Amino acid sequence: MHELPEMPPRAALIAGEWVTTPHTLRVEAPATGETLTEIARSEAEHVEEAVRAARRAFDGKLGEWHRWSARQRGEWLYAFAAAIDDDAEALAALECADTGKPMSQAKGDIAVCARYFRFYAGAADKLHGETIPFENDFAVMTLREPFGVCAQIIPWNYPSQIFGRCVAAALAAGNTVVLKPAEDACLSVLRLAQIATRCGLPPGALNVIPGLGSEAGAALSAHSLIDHLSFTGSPVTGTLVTQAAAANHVPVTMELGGKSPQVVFADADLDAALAAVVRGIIQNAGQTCSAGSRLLVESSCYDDVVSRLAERFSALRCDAGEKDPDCGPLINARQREKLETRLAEAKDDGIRVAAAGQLTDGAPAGGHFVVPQMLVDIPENHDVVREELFGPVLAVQRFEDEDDAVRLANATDFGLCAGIWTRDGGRQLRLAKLIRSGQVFINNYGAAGGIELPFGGVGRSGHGREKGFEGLKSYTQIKTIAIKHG
Ligand code: TXE
Repeated sequence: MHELPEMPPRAALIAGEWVTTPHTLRVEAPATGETLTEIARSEAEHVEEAVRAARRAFDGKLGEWHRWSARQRGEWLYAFAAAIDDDAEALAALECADTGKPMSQAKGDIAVCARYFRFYAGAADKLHGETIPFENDFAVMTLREPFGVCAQIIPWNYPSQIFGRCVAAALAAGNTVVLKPAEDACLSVLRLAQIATRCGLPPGALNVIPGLGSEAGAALSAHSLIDHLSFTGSPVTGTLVTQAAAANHVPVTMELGGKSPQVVFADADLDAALAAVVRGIIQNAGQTCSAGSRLLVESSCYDDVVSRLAERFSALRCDAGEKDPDCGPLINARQREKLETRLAEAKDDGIRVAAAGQLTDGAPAGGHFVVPQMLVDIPENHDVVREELFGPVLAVQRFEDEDDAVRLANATDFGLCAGIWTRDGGRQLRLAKLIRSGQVFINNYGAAGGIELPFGGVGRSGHGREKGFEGLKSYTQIKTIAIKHG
């Protein structure tokens, strides 16, 4: 095993201090099942303290955050991004051990986290309002103001990236933050919070309360002193969180996963398409909201595509993330068992595994591995093409023409991303308009993660947009000022 850096404090960050909790939670390494460390288990009282600290920091009763201008906030975000880069090795080692993801992906995630802070650093002082033509004796303007206290509940699949996405935007806009990371993986987040305080972030601007969803998460989402809530996770928990926030009329941004199709026509550059299809489903062992988990292939090239993809899948290897395999383990036993049950049911329904990768000989015995695989012979409305499996499993279907492709692409309640592979320009745009999805990629998938591009779903994938300038705007609200000057 690679040497791990010092473990983050078994504590919550509240009002600039690390506060220990009476109880702790065990953190498991997904690659081995062994204990990595323990983290704080924040309970309702800690959530209360954290929200009050964020409130006081926003209202000017704690520290100097409320006095910082947009330019000062931007300068701090730049400095923090540089500090993340300086600590990238240690952060990536923690991310890799904690989530099980391949080391190169963990390193990429830390780099992306720093990029979020840089992007929003530059954007902090560019949140302009408008002037609005009205009656002649009026001058009307709008201000983009921060909400106040932003509650953020984030998942375990991309802890450092999602930390960057949510925290950088909220702070850039002048909010304060109470963040509940996931109990299954939050070590990089805790280390990032340590770095933030060392970089001089005023107390109360960022509070981090590790703990259980049913305790800390539930208490945070129901708190009456939060002004905005962003949640990334499952639709079921998203509903609970939305209901809790609605009781206090708190606006929410929901990022709830997907069942995203990649649509491949016979005229496409098949080499490029198939490489992207494999990457799009094995990245982070398929535990990615935007994973391209469905492949729709035009009938005339279906057999060719399936046999070429089968070769690629058979060559994939699973191992511990630190060895940088194609695919690491799933996050925990619960996720692995859930996926294995789904796969067993699919087999009973006549669905066939056309090809699968393998575990390497040296892979640790206690890891939560599921090998990458591609499923074929799938009845049209089967669960494996409608529901998120959250594993390295690609469901392959055949279509006859454009209408058929659109019908199949839209045959799920999710709508997060879609990939379209064709050289026909008219067809590219027709499909891009007709597929129900928050993002559409043409002859690529994911635009290399593009943090600058607005991201978010329709339907059961959620609502609201993060990333890019839209993401920054979504952490602000408009105030209208109408001046009657006579
Ligand atoms: O998610 P949860 P889980 C999907 C994916 C996966 C499934 C279950 O399909 O198989 O969700 O994963 C906190 N009040 N995604 O169980 O429960 C929890 O502590 C407030 C998609 O891990 O949604 C964690 O911080 N908060 C996805 C966060 O919610 C609560 C990423 C997410 O956990 C809570 C992860 C409660 N009652 C899973 N219960 C994506 N969109 O990328 C839990 N939490």
